Amino acid sequence: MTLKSEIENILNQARKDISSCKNLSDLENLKVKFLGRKSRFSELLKRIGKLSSEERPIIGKLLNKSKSEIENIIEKRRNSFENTVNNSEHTFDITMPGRPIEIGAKHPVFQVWEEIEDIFISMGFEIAEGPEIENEYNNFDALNTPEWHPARNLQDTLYLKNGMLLRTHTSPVQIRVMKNFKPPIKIISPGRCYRNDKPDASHLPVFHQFEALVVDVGITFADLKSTLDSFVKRFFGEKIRSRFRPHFFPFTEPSAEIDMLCINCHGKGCKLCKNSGWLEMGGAGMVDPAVLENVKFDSEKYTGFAFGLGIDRITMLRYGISDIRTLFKNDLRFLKQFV
Ligand code: FA5
Repeated sequence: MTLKSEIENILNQARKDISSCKNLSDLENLKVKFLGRKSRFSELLKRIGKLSSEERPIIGKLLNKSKSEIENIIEKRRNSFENTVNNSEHTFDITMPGRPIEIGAKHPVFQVWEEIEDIFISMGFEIAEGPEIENEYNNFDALNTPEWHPARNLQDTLYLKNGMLLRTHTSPVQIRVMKNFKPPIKIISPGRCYRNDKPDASHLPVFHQFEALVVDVGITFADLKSTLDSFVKRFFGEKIRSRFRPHFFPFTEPSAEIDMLCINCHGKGCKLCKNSGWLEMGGAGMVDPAVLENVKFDSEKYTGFAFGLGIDRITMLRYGISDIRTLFKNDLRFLKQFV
């Protein structure tokens, strides 16, 4: 074998070994093997002096060129190792668990809100919406509560400019629906309400209600009771006790208040239920004929029932929460229970 072909063989071998080597320590070994003091190249360099004067510069040049090529490809390979994670010096354990990403969840009040919607949809109701900024007429007048009516003072209203207010209940949606649709009407309308109420264990100035309204020929108080009863049983289970108590609302006649057994004291009386043993959930009644006439429905032909329940109060009952304020403190330790 000529010297020239021997050098070419070494170079080819070096190219092959370096490109297939697996990690930095193997690469170091190859560097020693091809360029070290005991390498074939070093031996050949030592023999250069014995060559003829014609051969010496040719072989010398070839040796130097090959040596620097090997140095170059070793350097390139080293860079490629340093840029990847797949070598023994820079280990990266792909089986290690990643940093957990916290997953948010719907607020318990909105989980309950959606569950209520599902139950009523399954009973053939539709969902209606109304604005939180409402006019005085829809919130009070059309609901048979003119300005002089003492019932206006029962709800501490937050007034805005130009006869507008923050709706104190979801009942104005009744008016909006009846103005736009003819009977049969069968809707619920969940939403946010505002009152200038001082926060305590069962009151917040911003809270949630849902309204139900059914208007058709031949609707009776029995329909109201059975609808509410079906809802309470579907939502809370067969055991939860509720009661109707005679009451007054200007927009329903007769009217009732709906209570449920206090979750805190189970009827004994405590701070939450103001010693009554019952928690007030909402109001209900047969739509007052005056309200039907206000929206130009024939009150001789049509009758209807309506009720409005507090969604926050229902959430408290569902989860055994004894202070409504904990729902909106945004304490993650509390909210995480509902993920
Ligand atoms: C009303 O708002 C009537 N619109 C309900 C109604 C609708 C009667 C249709 C007849 C026909 P009331 O003011 O009682 O009624 O409020 C109803 C429910 O809303 C209360 O029982 C309670 O569950 C909830 N609620 C009222 N104020 C607050 C408050 N400040 N914080 C939390 N929940 C409240």
